[in-house]
Amino acid sequence: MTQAHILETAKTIALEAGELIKHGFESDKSIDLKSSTIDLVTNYDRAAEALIRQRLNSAFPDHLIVGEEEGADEGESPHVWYVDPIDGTTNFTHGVPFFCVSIAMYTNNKPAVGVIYDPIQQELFYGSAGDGAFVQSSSGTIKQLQTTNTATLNQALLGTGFPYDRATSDLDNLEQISRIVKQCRGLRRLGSAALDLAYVAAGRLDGYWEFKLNMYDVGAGILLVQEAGGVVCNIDGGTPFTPADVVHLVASGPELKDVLLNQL
Ligand code: LIP
Repeated sequence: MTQAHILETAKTIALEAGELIKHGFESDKSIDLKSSTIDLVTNYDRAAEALIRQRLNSAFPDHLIVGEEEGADEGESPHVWYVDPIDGTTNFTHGVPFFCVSIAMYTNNKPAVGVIYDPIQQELFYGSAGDGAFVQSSSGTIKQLQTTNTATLNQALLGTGFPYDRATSDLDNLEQISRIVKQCRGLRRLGSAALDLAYVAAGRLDGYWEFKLNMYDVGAGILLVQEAGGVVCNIDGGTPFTPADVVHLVASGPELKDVLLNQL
């Protein structure tokens, strides 16, 4: 099966799951707590992941899936899918229209295919290794993604976020925020790591960093940024992650990475 076919299948699944969560956004929903009172999951997170798993298992029965709500499949395969059925669940739950479906396939721990769909803006971000990254708009137009060449913080619009365990964690991002916000053009906490990364790939954000993310949050966004000419690394500047890790991630255009790392 070609990479192009795998990408097209992932796009179709993301669009279908996106329509489900868009319906959920406009509907009553049940809300449960996960790791803390600020870590939410809805019936639509679960339903969307079930739908995505059913479609992936049907199309690629020998692949493995790691999903935010149902966890990691057991077994061995060089092909692993990272699925966040609703990235931005807090926004989704509170009626803030900024969330997405994020689906990525890694082969031998390297990004192969990535798709992020924002069903509110009807923007489909997608890419595959070596083939570039693109966004298809609601009107159907397709634009290639390209990170910016911004090289200084005072010209940079940045994104970030906070971990769910920030009430007790030493790595709560507050020291970093207080240092960087005084130097950058603007700082945004948009509430979806996947869309933050898609926006870096699209040149809408010049850079993004966040601690304690999971691969299902960022798997697709990592590929998009890399295929858009950007760089993604761990907070210590190391090369991308063995997907089992919790991720302290920095993503930006090529000129801003070291500037950001020096502040973190
Ligand atoms: C969320 C991320 C967000 C981060 C949250 C959480 P979820 O993903 O998109 O950027 O700050 O802690 O990880 O839980 O909505 O899929």
